[in-house]
Amino acid sequence: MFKDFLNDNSFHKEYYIDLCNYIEKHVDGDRPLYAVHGLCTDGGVAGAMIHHQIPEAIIIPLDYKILNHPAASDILSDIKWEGIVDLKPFNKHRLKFWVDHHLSAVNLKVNAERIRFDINGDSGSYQLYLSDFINELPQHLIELAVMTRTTDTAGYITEPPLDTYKSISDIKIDQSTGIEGRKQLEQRIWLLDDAWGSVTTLKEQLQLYQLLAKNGFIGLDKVLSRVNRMRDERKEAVKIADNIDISKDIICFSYKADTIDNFTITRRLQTRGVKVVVSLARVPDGVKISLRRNRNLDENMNSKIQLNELAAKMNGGGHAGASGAKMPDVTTALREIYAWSNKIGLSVNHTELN
Ligand SMILES: [Mn+2]
Repeated sequence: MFKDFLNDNSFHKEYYIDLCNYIEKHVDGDRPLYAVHGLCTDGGVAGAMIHHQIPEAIIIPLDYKILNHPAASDILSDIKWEGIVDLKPFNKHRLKFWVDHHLSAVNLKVNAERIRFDINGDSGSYQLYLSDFINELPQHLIELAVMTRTTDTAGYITEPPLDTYKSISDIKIDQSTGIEGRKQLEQRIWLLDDAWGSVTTLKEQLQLYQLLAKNGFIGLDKVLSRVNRMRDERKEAVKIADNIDISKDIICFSYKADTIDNFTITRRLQTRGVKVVVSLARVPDGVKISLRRNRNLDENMNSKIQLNELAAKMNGGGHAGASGAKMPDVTTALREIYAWSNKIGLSVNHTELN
């Protein structure tokens, strides 16, 4: 029944085939269905929480790519969900509960018995913990819910780590307080984030719901090798970023999607002081563009650089400091970027990475 969605969706096709099969397998069964934000630390922890409290529940990770697709959304909205967490209220039938924290859901109609919605609520799973929609959680899950307040708001004070571990017990915690304690805690939060960030399959997501539901943070021991691989790639990304010429205000880099760790390159360039980082990922049907303004600019520069305006010229949108867009190819995108930069008096450099 998802044939239309899959037909025009060549990117990450295997993942979506698995996901659609999984949904079809359970949609008419008698186990309660819960949708959480997929490929996402926040939605992932929410899935683990639900799995722990409602063991018979089927947790289905959904993302906006499938949710916003016309053919898929008709089917997904018509499913009899029990609950939805960290996603817009896309359901037709009445939910037992809906939990979210995204600004984009503010004016949407909600059809649910119980609602917990707080746009200042940091993360969906933290909101789920604060709600009384599922019974009281054990400490090992509360700890994870609190961690998502950092992962979901990118509220880190530390850089993405490059450390690899043989065992989860190698992560030292020595009860430091203040900044030192915060930095140590963040090493644990990054590990949770990287465990979800390194997920590529449905199976890996379902496994993480189970590991975290059962053992909380130490459950991540079982996926350490995957995290370590991701961190080795991150080391490569840091090297790439350090080789990029940053003498201009706006630094653009283009690459084939999924071949490099663009998040780390962007972070590293920002640490090096670049005002705006633009990443252009070539995907089969065009180029996905991400625009990021450095957080450490003065007021004057901040008001000058309204990235949502540039994104709007490239079929996208977002916030002044962080926006996304999509264009048919790199050349067309760069033409818009140069024109906009020129208008506000900033210089641009573009590097083709691969
Ligand atoms: Mn969230």
